[in-house]
Amino acid sequence: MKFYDFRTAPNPRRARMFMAEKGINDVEIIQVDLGNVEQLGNEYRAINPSGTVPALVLDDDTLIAESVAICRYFEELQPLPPLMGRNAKEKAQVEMWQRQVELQGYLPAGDTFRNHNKRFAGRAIAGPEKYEQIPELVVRGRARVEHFLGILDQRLGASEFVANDVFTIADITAFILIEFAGWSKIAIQEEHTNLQRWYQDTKSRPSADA
Ligand SMILES: N[C@@H](CCC(=O)N[C@@H](CS)C(=O)NCC(=O)O)C(=O)O
Repeated sequence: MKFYDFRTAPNPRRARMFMAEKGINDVEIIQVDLGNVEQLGNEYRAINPSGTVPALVLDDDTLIAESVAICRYFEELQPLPPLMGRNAKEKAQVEMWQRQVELQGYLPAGDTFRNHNKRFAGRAIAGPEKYEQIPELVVRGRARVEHFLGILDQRLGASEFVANDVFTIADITAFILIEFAGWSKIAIQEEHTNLQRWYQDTKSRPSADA
C-alpha cells in the first residue's frame, strides 16, 4: 500500500493523524512536492488524475483519493480504536460534525488562504483547473471561520470531544482546521475557553505530530 503525501499540507495530515491514532505504520509514504507543483505533473496524475494529495494506492492498484475515504478504508480494515462512531447514533453524530467542520470551517479557511496567497494566483482551487482568485472570498472565508469557531466553542462546552464523548475523525478535522486557519492568522479567541481546552488536549496527543 502506498500513501501519497505532502508533509505540511492539511489534507494528508488528516489521514496521517487518523492512521497514527489507529497505530497503522506499515504504509509506504511517498512525498509529492506541492512546492514544485509535482502533483500536476504527468507522473503523479497517472496515479491520481485529480492532482491532489493525499492518495492511497492499494496493492491491487486501486486508487483511493479523498482524505475521508482513506480514513474510511482504514476504519473498516482496522476498527479499533473506533474513530467514526461505535453505533448508529454515534456514526450519525460523527458524520454530522465532520460535515459541519468541513463545510463551515475547513472550506472557508481554504477560501481565505487560496484566494489571498500570491502563490495560488490562477490556481485558487486545488487541482489542474485554472481558477482565478476572488478577493471577496478572503474576507467572507475569514468571517465564516471566526463564526464557526464560536459554534465549536459552544459545542465543546457541552461535550468533551467534537462529536461525542470519545475522540473521532471530527476532532481530527477540527484540529487541522484550527492549525490551517492559523496560516491566515485566524486564531481561537481568548473567550473561547472550551475550544482552547480541547485544542491543547488534542495538540498533546502523539498523533498530532504525525
Ligand atoms: N477533498 C480532498 C482535498 C485534497 C486537497 O485539496 N489537497 C491539497 C493539499 S491539502 C492539494 O493536493 N493541493 C494541490 C494543489 O494545490 O494543486 C481531500 O480531502 O483529500
